[in-house]
Amino acid sequence: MSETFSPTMPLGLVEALHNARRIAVLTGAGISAESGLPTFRDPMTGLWASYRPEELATPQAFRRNPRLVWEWYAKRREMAAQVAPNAAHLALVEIERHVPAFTLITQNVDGLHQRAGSHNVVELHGNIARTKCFDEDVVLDSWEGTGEVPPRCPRCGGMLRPDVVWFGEQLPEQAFQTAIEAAANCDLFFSIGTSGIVEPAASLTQLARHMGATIVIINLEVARLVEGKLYHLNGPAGKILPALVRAAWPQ
Ligand code: BV8
Repeated sequence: MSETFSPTMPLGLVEALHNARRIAVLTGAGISAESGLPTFRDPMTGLWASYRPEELATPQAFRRNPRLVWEWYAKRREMAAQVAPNAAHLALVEIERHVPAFTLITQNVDGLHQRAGSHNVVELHGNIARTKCFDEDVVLDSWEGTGEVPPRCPRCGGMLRPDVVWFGEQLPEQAFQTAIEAAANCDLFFSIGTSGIVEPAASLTQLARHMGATIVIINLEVARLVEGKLYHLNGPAGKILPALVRAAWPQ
């Protein structure tokens, strides 16, 4: 059923949340929108205005124009550090406190779930705050600014890059396995603030539905109606999630 957002939540969902023992959540850029971070659907600005993210978030783009790609991530890293988690991130921390088995799978690289206080966070696409050597594929705790852009690896002199998964690159094996297990074994699966386009992350929702979980889609866009136990809460996650948590755990 497609529920239009209103202060009252569907009773069936409130009960399902209150009684859930295993919850898996998949988040996308939309959950960070109310913190002030642009989503991938928002038009790009500045130096990158003429590009689409899919054109820059690739190894090929980095080889072709390492400075452009490095500076795009440096800008995003700076923005992520300057914003705060919003009420939707905090509502997920609250849910994690109440539920015995809670797995938060994120496509986001902004680190806002960890900063909000979530514990069991699975980063499918890496984290923009981490940097690795492009040649050795090794994460570096620190490096000296060498004046070059991108900076150089202190070990091998190769170019440094953000520790994120680019298009055409494999997801971290362990993270993806953990995400699959959580999606396949949950009672309730939330898909929050994601357009559900990028694979293989997007397929986690279908896996959860196929395994019989109740699906909750929280998005500004109206979801494509699919059969099965589905709730679509249409509106901003920063309003919907706190209202749902208050309904499920009134104290
Ligand atoms: C892979 C990190 C195996 C970097 C990201 C051809 C060749 C190779 C691969 C492919 C191919 N064709 C397809 C593929 C697979 C490809 C893919 O899916 N491509 C897409 C374009 C079709 N996937 C891959 O390449 C993956 N790897 O498949 O490896 C392989 C290897 C080699 C060859 C073949 C296969 C790797 C994908 C990971 C890419 N990295 N991020 C970075 O961040 O820069 S993806 C990045 O984009 C995000 O992480 C996220 O996944 C995606 C953006 O999606 P969303 O998060 O959903 O954000 P979006 O803006 O789209 O939507 C926001 C939503 O929120 C909207 O619905 C909006 O309505 C809603 N919203 C907004 N505000 C709010 C809100 N909702 C609620 N409240 C609000 N306030």
